[in-house]
Amino acid sequence: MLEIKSARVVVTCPGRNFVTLKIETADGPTGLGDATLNGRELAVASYLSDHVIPCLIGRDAHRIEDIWQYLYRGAYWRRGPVTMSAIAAVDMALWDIKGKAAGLPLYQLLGGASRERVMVYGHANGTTIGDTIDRALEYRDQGYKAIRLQCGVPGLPATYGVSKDKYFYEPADADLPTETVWSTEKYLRVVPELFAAAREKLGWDVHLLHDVHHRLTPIEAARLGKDLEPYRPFWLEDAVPADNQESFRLIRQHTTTPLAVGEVFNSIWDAKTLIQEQLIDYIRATVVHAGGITHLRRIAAFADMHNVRTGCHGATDLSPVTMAAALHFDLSVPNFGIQEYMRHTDETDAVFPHAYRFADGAMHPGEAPGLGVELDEERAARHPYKRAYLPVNRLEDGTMHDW
Ligand code: CS2
Ligand code: MG
Repeated sequence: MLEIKSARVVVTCPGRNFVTLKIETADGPTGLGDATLNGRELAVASYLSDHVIPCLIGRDAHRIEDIWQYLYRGAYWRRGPVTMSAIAAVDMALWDIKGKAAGLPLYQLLGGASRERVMVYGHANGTTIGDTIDRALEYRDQGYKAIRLQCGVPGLPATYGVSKDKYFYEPADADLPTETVWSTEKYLRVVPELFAAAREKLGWDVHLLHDVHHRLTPIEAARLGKDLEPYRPFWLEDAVPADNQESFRLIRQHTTTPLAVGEVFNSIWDAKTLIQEQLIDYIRATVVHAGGITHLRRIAAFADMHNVRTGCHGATDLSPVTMAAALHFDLSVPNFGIQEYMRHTDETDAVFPHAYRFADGAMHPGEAPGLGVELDEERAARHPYKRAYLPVNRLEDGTMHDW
């Protein structure tokens, strides 16, 4: 019995907000869990502090599955990003504790390594196709074997995925939501040109990915998928909003371009039809938003039965605690596909010292017991919470669209 003695939520903002749960056991290790939900951070912080932590005190930290079931079934109001991010934070912290108690890195508790390293993809972006390709050449020179390409759309002032900074990308950019403008017609013209130029300059020995970010209709996504087929993308991500999982049937009928979806999913139920009908090729659900290691393993096992591989979300608004947990999961899961790796800033890394490392286009979680990440609370306290929203997106005529 490893009794949970106390738990608390630490909110810090080293350039962007992160919510971290710290669970302390009586005479035993402490564990960390990421609870960051971009733009709604305080909702998860309150869910944990006001509703979850009181139920944890006195429980056995070793009983990860029972606590997961208690928090999922016991809430009555199931699922949703806030609830599942809170459950994920508890789950990550308990796995961290179990690894530390065993003196083993988490991946060893998940069945050991199924591979030597975890292939990751970086984010090349620019306002023009030329700038984007220049960034991509830099990523290839840094050893990346997979690169996501996002470029500006001529005629639009800004667009998703093109950062103001050369490398770091943070979309939660204002105290109230920034309003952006979208044109599908303009967008559908530029992406095939981007990929043609990329294959011309980068060749075929690098995987190229693209994120549509939920903005097309199924037939528009089918059009883009067909237009990109000659350039063999590794995947087309979030081609359409996936509320209606069946809409992917229409895309699948028209194109062989591999499809990835799921970074906004928070449970297996969000992906059930997509996976069992093999409407997608990669499931993007992540540790922090899909109920933690415990639930993500279920999603991956279900995906494995249907030739679907993992492609976990890994943007900078998922903290280094999630990146560490994801890498342990990625190293072990049999149907691993790829891991997104948007580098955190040095300021963030200083708050969250960690064992994971990047080398030659891949990462490894390291051999530290548990997750292999710590929280420097003294540094965290220097960065108070600063409200920030993700943008909203409207069509040129003002109609609300998807960001
Ligand atoms: C994006 C994310 O990395 C991705 O694939 O979809 O950057 C997403 O925009 C952010 O995580 C939203 O907070
Ligand atoms: Mg995405």
